[in-house]
Amino acid sequence: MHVTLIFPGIALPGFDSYNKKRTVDANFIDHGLASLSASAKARGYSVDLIDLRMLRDWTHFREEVRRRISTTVWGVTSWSLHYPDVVRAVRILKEEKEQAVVVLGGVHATIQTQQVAANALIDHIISQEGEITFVKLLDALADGKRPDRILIGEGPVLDEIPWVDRDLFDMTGELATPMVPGLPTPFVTTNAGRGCPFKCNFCQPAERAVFGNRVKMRSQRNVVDELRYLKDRFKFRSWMAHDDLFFINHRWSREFCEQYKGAGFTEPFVCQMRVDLMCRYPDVVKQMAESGLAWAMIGFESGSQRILDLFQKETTVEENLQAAKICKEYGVKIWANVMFGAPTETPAEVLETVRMVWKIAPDHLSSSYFTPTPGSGMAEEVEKKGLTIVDPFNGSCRTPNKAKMKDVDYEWLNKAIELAYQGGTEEQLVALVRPPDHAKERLCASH
Ligand code: B12
Ligand code: SF4
Repeated sequence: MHVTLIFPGIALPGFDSYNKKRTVDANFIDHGLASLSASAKARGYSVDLIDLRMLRDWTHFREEVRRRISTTVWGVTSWSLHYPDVVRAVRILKEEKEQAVVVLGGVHATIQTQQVAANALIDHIISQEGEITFVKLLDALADGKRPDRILIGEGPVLDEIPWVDRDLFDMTGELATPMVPGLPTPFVTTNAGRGCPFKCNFCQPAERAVFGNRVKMRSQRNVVDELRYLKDRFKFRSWMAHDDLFFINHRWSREFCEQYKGAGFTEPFVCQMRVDLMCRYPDVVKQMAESGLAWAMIGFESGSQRILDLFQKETTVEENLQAAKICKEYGVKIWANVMFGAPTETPAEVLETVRMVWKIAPDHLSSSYFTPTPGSGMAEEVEKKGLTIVDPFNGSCRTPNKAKMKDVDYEWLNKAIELAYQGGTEEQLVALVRPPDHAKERLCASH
């Protein structure tokens, strides 16, 4: 039985962007689909991919569907951002192939199961992790059985599933697109684990909905062995652990560093980290730096303690500054994620964030507007209060280029963000808060 997987990721980069735009969303492989593919192939099914980013337009997609005469099952992934394109793809698919069995999985299918179930063109929905249940579904279909329409994915033990299938996607895009500036290419991504125990409400509970409450890590040996395979195959010169948090358990990280170095690797890598863990275990940051950690991508988010608490970040402004110092001490470059325009954020709080950014002096600043991401607690709250002005799909991108929330003065916010990037003086900051702004007690009044 032949399976075609569909990666609908054109929401940000657009059609014909793969290997043409040098952005990560245009070029990264999708580990969810690549993992499903590995499991299906291990069971003996043949699998191929339609990556919308490689196509010219929807007519091209229709042609690609039409020419796949041997495909029985079509597996589609879904982030909320991609869902409108998923709906369109599935419609075209069913217009071309009435008998096609369409299976939907991924974050959106998990957090909005009822919404996607309302689409009668989708034959099966698998929520949560897909590897085991997708293969069971294929087995059942191959046996001529009719399994339930909605299935809950069984979580695999990560060392027991095959490494993600690097033949599914054309790897040339990712190899040429390092996550951070200056990292040498070829570049690859891998995931060392799944899940996050923290509760930041601009993000959770979406992750927990997919991966459950427990964090699962692959063994260090399994990750290092995969890196060795990737080294042999792609000759990578830098890599990224694109886990939510690569440094999540200090014992795991210490042992990983030992094994990474022990295997003779010196290649620099980048990963996401939390300031509280970095402050608690500066020695682990040091050991990671000595092993190759070149960049830490850190969610500092705000220079206001009230906003950090509002986000349930469970970190402090003090820890933000301390973690930055630790990075500087050990020569780890800082990619600072900072969010502006949170509900109820005052101009004074915005300025605290600008001051914090100046103190941190990151090597790369990545600012975003607070965005109600589907599946997050904050999204639910602001939607209930009628504060959201973005649609829950395409609008869930955090890039600071489109207004997201009612009552937020984005024009003013942009001036503050500009100062965060450019640097400046306290006088410039104070000048930003002019009398009419003083009059507004809050940027967003309706908390
Ligand atoms: C790495 C990452 C990125 C990378 C690379 C993405 C990529 N293509 O792989 C980059 C930096 C580009 C990125 C960007 C963005 N990201 Co991101 N990202 C992640 C992250 C941390 C890991 C993704 C991953 O590899 N997961 C591991 C794989 C194995 O899990 P998985 O994909 O969910 O797949 C499993 C199941 O879902 C299921 N499954 C998936 N597909 C299918 C299909 C079928 C048929 C079946 C049966 C099952 C199935 O089975 C898989 C295996 O178990 C996730 C959080 C997370 N931990 O997943 C956020 C996450 C997916 N990102 C998110 C967001 C919001 C974004 C951005 C919009 C942020 C922004 N800029 O505003 C952009 C969108 C860019 C785009 N692609 O268009 C949200 C999505 C929320 C939502 N409701 O959709 C997440 C969940 C984080 C969060 N909670 O906020 N991201
Ligand atoms: S923002 Fe990061 S640390 Fe917080 S819950 Fe999400 S993945 Fe975990």
